[in-house]
Amino acid sequence: MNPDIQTWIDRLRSGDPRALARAISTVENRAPGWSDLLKALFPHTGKARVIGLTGAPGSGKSTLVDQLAKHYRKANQTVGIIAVDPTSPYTGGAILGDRIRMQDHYSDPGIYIRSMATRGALGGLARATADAATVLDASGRDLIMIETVGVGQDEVDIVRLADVTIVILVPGMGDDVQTIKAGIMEIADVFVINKSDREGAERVEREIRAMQSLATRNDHWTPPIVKTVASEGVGTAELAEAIAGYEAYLKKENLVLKKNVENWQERLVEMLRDAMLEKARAHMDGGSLERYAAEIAEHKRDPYSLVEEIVGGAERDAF
Ligand SMILES: Nc1nc2c(ncn2[C@@H]2O[C@H](COP(=O)(O)OP(=O)(O)OP(=O)(O)O)[C@@H](O)[C@H]2O)c(=O)[nH]1
Ligand SMILES: [Mg+2]
Repeated sequence: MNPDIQTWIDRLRSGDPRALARAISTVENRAPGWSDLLKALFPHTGKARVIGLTGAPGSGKSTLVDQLAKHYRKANQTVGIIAVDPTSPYTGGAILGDRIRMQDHYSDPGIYIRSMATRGALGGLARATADAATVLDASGRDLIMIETVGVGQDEVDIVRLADVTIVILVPGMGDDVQTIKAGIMEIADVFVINKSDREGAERVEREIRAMQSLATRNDHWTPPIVKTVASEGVGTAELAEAIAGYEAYLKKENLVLKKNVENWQERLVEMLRDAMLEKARAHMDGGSLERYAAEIAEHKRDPYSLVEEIVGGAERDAF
């Protein structure tokens, strides 16, 4: 291995935040050396607990992540936070209170916060987030939290890769269980009803229970429902307990490996798709993709032969 990479990794693993930031940027941007870096880091991963949190915009995800981070810090755990959200307070463009909170964190090297943009390179966000989590894991963080706004498939793909997925609901705001994307309800290992200081928390709870009575999960786990008031720190300890409860269940039922295998199967398909697409693209610049599309639309050529041709070309390149 390149000795520079080794020095870099040594620094990263000793907890140097600058080496960590540089490593995450490198994998996020697919900058030169990204794959050598990830290959070298992989053997050091698999130790961190990865917790995904998703919920509607403004449901209190960042506030909750904040409270959990404090909770785990008290137990001397080191924390890495990835906020996949352009409006996140962690990006610095937020209200004063959030900014003060953010500084709070920065004074504690035991908490590392990183935000990722939801818009950008074609797809790839789930991959970039997963790779950033890999880097944090290799750097020795005990716990990694990933916050995403639960609005689309992208977000589902991101948090699904966590060891424990938390779905955050709030009373009122038309946030009724029925209106939440079905795909998001299904990924919850733990439900949080945040802003329980508001009216309607019981109703949300009843709706979750009703939904749960209709479907059983493959792992036969019934996701607990935790009521929180994140802005006051109410329910944080109970949430941490619920998270630990699911982890203990997975262990007891011997499901840890199975879940990991399932996650890797999904991630591998995604990685292969990305890699193949990149190869195919190498055979045609963006302009020719447009030209091909025009030719197909005008029925000057058929897409089936074209795909065979491009894939064949990529294959020949490999040898
Ligand atoms: N009343 C009440 N307000 C809360 C609670 N938790 C958070 N808030 C407030 O709700 C607002 C949004 O909180 P955030 O933590 O930024 O929510 P978020 O889900 O991260 O928001 P986005 O990242 O923008 O989607 C803030 O003003 C919080 O102070 C709660 O339990 N009760
Ligand atoms: Mg947020």
